Formats: sequence, structure tokens, C-alpha cells
Amino acid sequence: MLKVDIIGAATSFGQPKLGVDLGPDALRYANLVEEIKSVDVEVNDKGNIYSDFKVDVPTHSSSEDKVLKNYGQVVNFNEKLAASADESVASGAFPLIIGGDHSLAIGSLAGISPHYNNLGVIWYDAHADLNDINTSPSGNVHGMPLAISCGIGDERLVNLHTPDIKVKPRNIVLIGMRDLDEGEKKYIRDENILMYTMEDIEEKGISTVMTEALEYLHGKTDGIHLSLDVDALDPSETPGTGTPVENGLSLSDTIHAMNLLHESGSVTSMDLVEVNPLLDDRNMTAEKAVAIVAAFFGKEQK
Ligand code: B3U
Ligand code: MN
Ligand code: MN
Repeated sequence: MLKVDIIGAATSFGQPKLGVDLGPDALRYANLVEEIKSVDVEVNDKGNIYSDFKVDVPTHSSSEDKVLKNYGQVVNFNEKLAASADESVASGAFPLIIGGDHSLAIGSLAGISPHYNNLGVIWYDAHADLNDINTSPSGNVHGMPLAISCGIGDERLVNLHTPDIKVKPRNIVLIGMRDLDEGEKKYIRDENILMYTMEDIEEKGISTVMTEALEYLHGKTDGIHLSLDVDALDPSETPGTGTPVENGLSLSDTIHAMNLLHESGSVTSMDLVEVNPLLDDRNMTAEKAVAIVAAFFGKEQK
């Protein structure tokens, strides 16, 4: 039986809005553990990880005039998360990291990637999160984790947990894109990263997109990490998130995408991020996120 380790990544330091650190508990209130267990999966909830620093710690960040916001907390938090994710994979479990803002993917990928030679990544999000300190419009680290995992950005974050580059651009598929910064567009073009924008999804349909994404990764990867940001969905479906973007994916397309990933059996780890109960409408975003995760683990739709 599949063993799933739930790791609560209770961090909000990658962005400025209060409440996204409560995401892991909102997901548990929405019956995350019971829903996953209902499909014959063994679940071990490892509880929450927190940064050791609550207030801003005056550690440096990389560039002269620009700063990475909450740098000390982001480094400390992700070091702890990487250790936990690494330990879960080493024990043979499937790590399900529940956030928390998307800066947590720095730690999850740092902990998981050493177990693979070529980890594939499916980045299901409205944003590419491929900024560095110079291209970022905000200085918020949740817009940078994929770039950092590719070796671009602050040295301590790039070398977190292991000195290796965690992910190769050719092993990435971006799905749901509709809010990209200029520097991100350039990086995607220069590195020839496979990207499906909302327009592409509307044109081809989600089944074709997911099938193409898996075909692209099969053969050249030995594991696939799914990093699912709930802002990939339309704000009418998942309003409880810090940076909603109009014209997103529907819940039904997302559930269908998860069914296809489940059937493929090739995804080996997952993040579920950016659920913010303080911005939500009676926990509906957490409830939908739980339905998405349950579909990923094989729950049939009623
Ligand atoms: N690309 C923008 C906005 C953003 C990225 N990720 C989220 N928002 N969630 C930035 O700040 O880097
Ligand atoms: Mn994101
Ligand atoms: Mn996003």
C-alpha cells in the first residue's frame, strides 16, 4: 500500500499577506487525512514545520540594493522542510507537502531531488515562479522557487540542503500560466521550457495537455514532482489565495488532470500551496484543494 507522509509547511514568509501559514490546518479541517485514507492509502501526518524565527531577523540577502524579503526565515524554514522531505523519501513514503506559500518548494525540491538523477517537475500554477532578485517586481520569494531550484538566485537558497542544482529546465512543464513577468518570459524562451498557458489549455483541452506533459517527461526523468498552486484555478473556484488571477482552470478540469496523473502512476511527490483561510469564504478553497488531492490519490468523483 502507498504510504503518504503529510508535511505541514506552515510558512507565510515568501509573501506579505497574513494567514497562508494557517493553510495546513485549514486543509486538515477540510478532512484531508480522512479523504486520502478513503482510497486505501496509508497516511502519516508528520505535523507542521515552522520557522524558528517569528520576527524579521537581520540576515543579509543577495543583491546590493534589492532585498529578498524575510530572507532569514525563508532560509531557516526551508532547511527544516528539506530535511523532513528527504527523510520521508528515504523511508519509502510519498511526501505530500501542504502549505504555506510557494517559497516552500525551495525546501521540498531540495529534500526530494537528491533521490533522483533527473527529477521532473509539473508546475501547476497561474505563475511560473521563475523570478530572481533582479527580475522580481515584488521581492517576494514565493515568485522565485522554481528559478532557485534551477540554480538561479541567492547562493544560500540555491545550495540549500545540497550543493547541487535541483531541477533542470528541460525537465519542467508549466501548466496554467497567465501572469508572467518579462524576465520569466525570457528565461522560459531561452531555456526552451515546455509551457501550457490558459490559451493552450482552452485550445487543446486538459486531457491532451496532461498526456503531452507526461509523454514529454517520460523517458528522461526518474521521478516527477507535482507542485500545485491553488491560484492555478479560477478565483471563482479558489478565492482563498494571496494572488488570484482571473481566467484560470476549472475545478472539474483540475480533478480530471489529477485523475490522469493518478492513472499514470508516475508522480512521486507533491506540494499543495497557497491556501489562505483568512482570505477564504468558509474554507471552500481548502475543501476544493482536498478534493483535488483526493482525486490525485485515486478517489473517484461522485
Ligand atoms: N510574479 C509575481 C507575482 C507572483 C508570483 N507568484 C505569486 N505571485 N503567487 C512576483 O511577485 O514574482
Ligand atoms: Mn506559485
Ligand atoms: Mn501562483
